[in-house]
Amino acid sequence: MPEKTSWLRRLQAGLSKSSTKLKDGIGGIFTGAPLDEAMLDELEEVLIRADLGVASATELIAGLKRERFGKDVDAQEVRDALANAIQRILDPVAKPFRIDPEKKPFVVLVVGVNGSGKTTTIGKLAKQLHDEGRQVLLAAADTFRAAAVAQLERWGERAHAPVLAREEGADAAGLAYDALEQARQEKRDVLLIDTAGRLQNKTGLMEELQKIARVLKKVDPTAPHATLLVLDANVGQNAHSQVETFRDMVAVDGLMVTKLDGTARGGVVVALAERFGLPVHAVGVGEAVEDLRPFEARAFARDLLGVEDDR
Ligand SMILES: Nc1nc2c(ncn2[C@@H]2O[C@H](COP(=O)(O)OP(=O)(O)O)[C@@H](O)[C@H]2O)c(=O)[nH]1
Ligand SMILES: [Mg+2]
Repeated sequence: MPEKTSWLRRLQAGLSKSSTKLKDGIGGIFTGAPLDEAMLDELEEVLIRADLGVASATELIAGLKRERFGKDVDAQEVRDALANAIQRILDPVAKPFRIDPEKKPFVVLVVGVNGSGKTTTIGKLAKQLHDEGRQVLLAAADTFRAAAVAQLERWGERAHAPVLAREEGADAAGLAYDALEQARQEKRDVLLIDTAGRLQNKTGLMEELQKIARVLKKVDPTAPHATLLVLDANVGQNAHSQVETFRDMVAVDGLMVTKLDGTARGGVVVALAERFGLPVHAVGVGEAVEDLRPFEARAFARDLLGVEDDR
């Protein structure tokens, strides 16, 4: 399908900075000579510099050592082996985002630091859900910036989804509560709740997010049905501390990783998968609606290593 091909191309192009870094690094080490410890050490450094994380790097190196030590290896072989090993790390976390139609409305709480791509991701998701025939309501619970509301409203128009908003500085939890009441009354399928991400005031943010989760449960004890953490791939290893910070605040069910178009730090997805094992539901490869896509382990692993695929 042409659409699928174009999206895969975009992922490939997006990850090209990451893959070039890995390709050059690997190409400089492996030239067909027998695999030895010094090469493995150098490779470990290349993998860590590419944001794959120490644990993943160590595991990948161990695998290569087990299978190829003392044998002649060239760069292509190493990249193939790494792509396969990375796919095995990613496979368990690659889980498309699913709405449970039994839960009506299915309540999704979206969290993450400012600028990570929450509002944009919600907008894309809302449009995609609308196109699948679902009735969506958006809640602008990032009440700190008026611009955030306007931004969500623009997405709401595209997605044919009304937006519940209040004046700047309004109580976010009160708004979330009202949004869930409204979504119930209007028999909406999905409620997407946008939130603020001011990490400068961690305590304040934690109280706010916890209060939102608490008041939602007053209306529906099973809500929120999904709490998604949005991460910008460009923050690299910082993503780890963001996951830890938000997991301390709320029960994070899954990740959405944005801005994989043009980052040199795509390897961080592998490090996150290894360290936290949280589902990676979708990735963002641009600012348009169609740029939010289900995360695919094989395509991602091969694009990260710049290994050509039979597409
Ligand atoms: N290139 C690119 N830009 C993105 C992506 N997702 C979000 N953005 C941009 O990142 C900026 C911050 O996004 P926003 O949704 O406002 O972040 P929020 O503060 O978490 O709500 C905006 O300019 C978005 O257009 C993506 O996948 N790729
Ligand atoms: Mg926002």
